[in-house]
Amino acid sequence: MSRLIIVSNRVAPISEGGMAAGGLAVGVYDALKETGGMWFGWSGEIAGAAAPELKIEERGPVTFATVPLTRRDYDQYYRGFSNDTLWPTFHYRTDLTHYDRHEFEGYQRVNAWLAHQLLPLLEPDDVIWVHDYHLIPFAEALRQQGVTNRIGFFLHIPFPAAQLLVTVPPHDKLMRALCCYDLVGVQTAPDLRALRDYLEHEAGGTVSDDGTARAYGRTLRIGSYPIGIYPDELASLAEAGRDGRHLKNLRQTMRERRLIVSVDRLDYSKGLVERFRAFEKLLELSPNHRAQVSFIQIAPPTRADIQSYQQIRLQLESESGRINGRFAEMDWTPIRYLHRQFERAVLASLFREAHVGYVTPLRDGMNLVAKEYVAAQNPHDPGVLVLSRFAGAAQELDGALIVNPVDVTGMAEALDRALDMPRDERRERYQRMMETLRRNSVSVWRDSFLSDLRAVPQ
Ligand code: ADQ
Repeated sequence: MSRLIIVSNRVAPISEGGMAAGGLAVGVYDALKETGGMWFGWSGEIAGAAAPELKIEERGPVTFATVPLTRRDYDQYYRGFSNDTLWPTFHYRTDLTHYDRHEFEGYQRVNAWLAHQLLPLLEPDDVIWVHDYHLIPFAEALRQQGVTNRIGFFLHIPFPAAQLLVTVPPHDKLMRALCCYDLVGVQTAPDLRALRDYLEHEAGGTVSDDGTARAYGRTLRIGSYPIGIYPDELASLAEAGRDGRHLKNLRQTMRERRLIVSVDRLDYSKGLVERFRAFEKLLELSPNHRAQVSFIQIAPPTRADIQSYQQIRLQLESESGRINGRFAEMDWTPIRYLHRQFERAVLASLFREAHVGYVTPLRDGMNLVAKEYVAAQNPHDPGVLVLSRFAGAAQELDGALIVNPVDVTGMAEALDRALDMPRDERRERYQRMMETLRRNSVSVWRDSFLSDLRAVPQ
């Protein structure tokens, strides 16, 4: 089989044991090990004064090829256009979107430069799979340099409604570039509808029901490929860690109280403030839960050099302080807010310990935490997932209590129901969701995308 080339903004640090930080990285790395191949992208480093140099590292059948970025490239391509324009708009937060034409030019320049770095490493029948919003123009840049290989693109975040996408001034250039791919994959059916709507009504193209799109003089395939996890591995990880040090310490301080858990990057798209307020509303409306339930929110910092991320952090610190001040007792803190990273094994066992997984993003491409929470449960006595309807995962996880994350009272009612749900109902919901997770695992996601990409006529 032809070699696979993965291109992503960051090349995930894979430890010797083969485990990386997130499920996506593991899924992609497994595909590379199977066919042999290369993972290409930014090293995560900022280059000094010298010209940035490509670094190549071989590990078994997989080659890691990374480049640093200059400070200017980082500011314009990564912090600027990718994370201060595309990210907020694609998450329906046009109020937070900041646009600067120079940053867009930097975004295009860095994509062209990255494509140029990859060019000498390519072989004629390599299959290239590009990931996420940082790299929309990557295929166009490769095509301009004469590359005719099959190139696929997967968008991990939501594809916004056309009326939102057109608020990004160079939307037409972006979409023209997107159509240089042979296959474009999105997470869910609503994302696919939004993409189709743009191509048909803004770009004047056509999309047939088998997913063949014609726009800007190009023919490509589009489809939805919901990303998954390895549910059984996560279940084993959760079970193995159940008497670990962190869990023992937690149980001592909990003293039989019930536990609600949330884990997210500290991002305004994750709906953290509304979530805290809904927990407050629960304590307000149902005094029986006071001193009986604790809520742990784990939210490590990301993109801390962007103003909107500094604001959400301040807001959250102030909300947790206010709510704790209002309800805490000498021996009970309602919200425990931990602003840092934890190992996967610790998170998995924490999920298993929690009576409620509380996952309420305002918008999310998929949300793997929702899936991990379900997979980590004890099958005999599982917890309940409370899930935002605006997470891609809500399209699949029909055993969750589905909430609207701006409806604070509605979320408080769902928490109340989750905390009191009888065991039979919890088991039935868990089993239903676990079947879905096994059916749509990360291997299925990756294999179906890659087989569709390989099937595109070259
Ligand atoms: P993210 O926005 O990062 O991903 P998510 O899907 O929840 O969101 O994935 C986060 C991953 O990081 C999970 O595997 C989680 O366990 C892990 N993680 C989170 N907090 C952690 C912590 N404190 N310590 C250690 N690990 C932590 C983007 C899109 C999503 C999409 C994924 C995959 O925004 O919508 O689901 O890509 O496509």
